Amino acid sequence: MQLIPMLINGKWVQGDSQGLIDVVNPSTGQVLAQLKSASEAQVDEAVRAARSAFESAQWRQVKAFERGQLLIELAHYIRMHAEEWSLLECRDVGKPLTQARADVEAAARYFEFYGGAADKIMGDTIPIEDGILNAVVLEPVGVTVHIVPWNYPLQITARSVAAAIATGNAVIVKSAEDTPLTTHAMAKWFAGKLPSGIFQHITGLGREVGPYLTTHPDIDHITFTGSVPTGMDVMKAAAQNIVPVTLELGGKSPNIVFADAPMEQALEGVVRAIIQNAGQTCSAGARLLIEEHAKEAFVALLVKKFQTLKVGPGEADVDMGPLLNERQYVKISTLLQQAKKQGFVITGGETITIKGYEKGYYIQPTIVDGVDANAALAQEEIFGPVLTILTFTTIEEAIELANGTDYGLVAGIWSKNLDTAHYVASRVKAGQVFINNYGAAGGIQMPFGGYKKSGIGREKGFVALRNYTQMKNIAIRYATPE
Ligand code: TXE
Repeated sequence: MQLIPMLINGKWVQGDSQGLIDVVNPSTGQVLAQLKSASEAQVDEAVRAARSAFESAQWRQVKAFERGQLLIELAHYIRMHAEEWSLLECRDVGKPLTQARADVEAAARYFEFYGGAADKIMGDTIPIEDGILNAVVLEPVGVTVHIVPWNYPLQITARSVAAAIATGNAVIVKSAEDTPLTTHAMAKWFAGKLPSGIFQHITGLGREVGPYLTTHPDIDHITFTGSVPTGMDVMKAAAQNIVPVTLELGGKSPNIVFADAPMEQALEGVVRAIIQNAGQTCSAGARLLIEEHAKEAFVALLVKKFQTLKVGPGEADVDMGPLLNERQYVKISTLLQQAKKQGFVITGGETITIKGYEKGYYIQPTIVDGVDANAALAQEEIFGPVLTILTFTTIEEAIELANGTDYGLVAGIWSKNLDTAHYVASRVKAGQVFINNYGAAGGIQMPFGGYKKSGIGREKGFVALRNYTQMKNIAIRYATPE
């Protein structure tokens, strides 16, 4: 069985922990590989190595455009090995191959985008008075920690690592215990290209290894994607050392469908927004808010569509793969059993056994209707292919429902009336709003992050570079010649 090593200070090492953690293919239930958790001493060694690499003359001498070229080289490498990396992601996460391929291409684009940006991160000058040149300089923050979840391991690693290396930091990635494979592939590539300590990969159980990293006194920034409770722990840990955090904590995002929506596109958008990656997407469109008098016809089409969706192993490349692991499977299937008993499930709601893949974690794409807007099914992130329907009769009611959760990550608005759409967009509390589409083809360039408990800060786009830079003001007085 393959044991996934960590990359610490340029060396491939196993975690010091006794127990082995299985990396399971959710489509088959088979163990793909194993890993061990890093000890506190190993995490400390990684942070020391990162600090020393960051401060080294060798790294300072790497020019900004050279860092950029290196990232662009990685983008080319990823594209050349796209099929191999897609299979790794497909087997590790269980997602259909087409979706894994899209993730691989997105990762290549992140490295390309931030590689291109590396020598365009410009500071500023501010007019003060004659004889003073005032420069605002953007410097790398130093040692950046990246805690990555299991739903989009490659994309989420790529988006923050690319921005952090482009700006000249030393990065430490902690991959999710369930899904280390593509980060390991990335580590193998970086190992031969960067000075030791600039890219390091730590493995292990998040609740054990995570705090070793987040409480470490010598780190300079934490980027975390995951659940709200763990995000709170990360923030508390970071507070001990006044370390800034970028948190992306998921959502319960609405698709708001008005009666005058372009119905074909809306239908397609609503379905894709909740079944992509089996609903295990931070920006999943988990709530359908539909105008009362359009509901019957739209929901009838929706149910029909859900019933034709094919569920199967990632490699069969059907519409939807399995859930990630037994824990998610038990949690969500139990929730759906209760919803069924209460009469809320209008389609789906059952687990599925697929011949030849009996150990896979499959459930039916599910629609829930009739729940109160304050009920858990309408409020909490389920992180599965479960769409909750709520209805509205006025624009204000639609806005109130859209904003009526603790989250605020994404919102979709579907209406041909652009007055309505723009008005709603201006009132919705969400970091990204899509009008008559949902996701706009991935959006490498678009700032992404949440209002309220969906997080702090923005990833993606040019603005994310600011997460990884310190701002320094330098005022220079010069003498006027006699
Ligand atoms: O999340 P956790 P879990 C949500 C989603 C899902 C729920 C639970 O609703 O059902 O979270 O998933 C690491 N310090 N999201 O338990 O605990 C750990 O290694 C530092 C939404 O996986 O937040 C893991 O990989 N790190 C989300 C990662 O954090 C810690 C994506 C996320 O784990 C840690 C994933 C700690 N104390 C889950 N404890 C999104 N926003 O897309 C764990 N980790």
